[in-house]
Amino acid sequence: MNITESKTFINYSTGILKGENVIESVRKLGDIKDIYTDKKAINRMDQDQIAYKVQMHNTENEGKEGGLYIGTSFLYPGRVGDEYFMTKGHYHQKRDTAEYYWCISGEGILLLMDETENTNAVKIYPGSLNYIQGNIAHRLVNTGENILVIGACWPSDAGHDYGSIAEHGFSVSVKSINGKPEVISR
Ligand code: M6P
Ligand code: ZN
Repeated sequence: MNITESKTFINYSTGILKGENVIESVRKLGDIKDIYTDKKAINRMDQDQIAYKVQMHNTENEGKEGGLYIGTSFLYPGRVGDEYFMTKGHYHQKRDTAEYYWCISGEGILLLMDETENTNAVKIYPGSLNYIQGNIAHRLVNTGENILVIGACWPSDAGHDYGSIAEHGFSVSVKSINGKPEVISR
């Protein structure tokens, strides 16, 4: 029997995915301006500045039951006013589906919010592994000075619900107060 070659690769120290079925998307500040609380500050910034990139191994059609995706998020360091750069954040469209996030490099906070808007803020750093239960919205915040690199694995039928976050936002913001991250009610 023939032994076949692997076609996709992951670099454990950088999180970079390479090879077959790897796709990459980019979110610029202008694409996500609504998530920031300081509207004046975001409008003064370069709307083409990259906030984060996401790579994923796109093996299944989105919505396929029983499949998995793996991806890496590269969230740049920076602030909009006092608020640290963050991902859009989402619930899963199919609410009761879970996800793993693990930190490859950098430091930050993972915000986890349930549907009653109770939010937990979890410190993340290289090696930290977080299991995100179903029905929990998740957002990454980069509180460090380097790129926050996060691996993720989620079901291919989970989907992304950004609408609920766009409407209500997260119940907290992570801001730099006297040079230190603080989680503040919005
Ligand atoms: C992780 C996964 C992806 C998600 C990405 C960016 O890689 O959770 O499903 O798309 O982070 O997060 P968001 O979609 O909230 O911008
Ligand atoms: Zn998710």
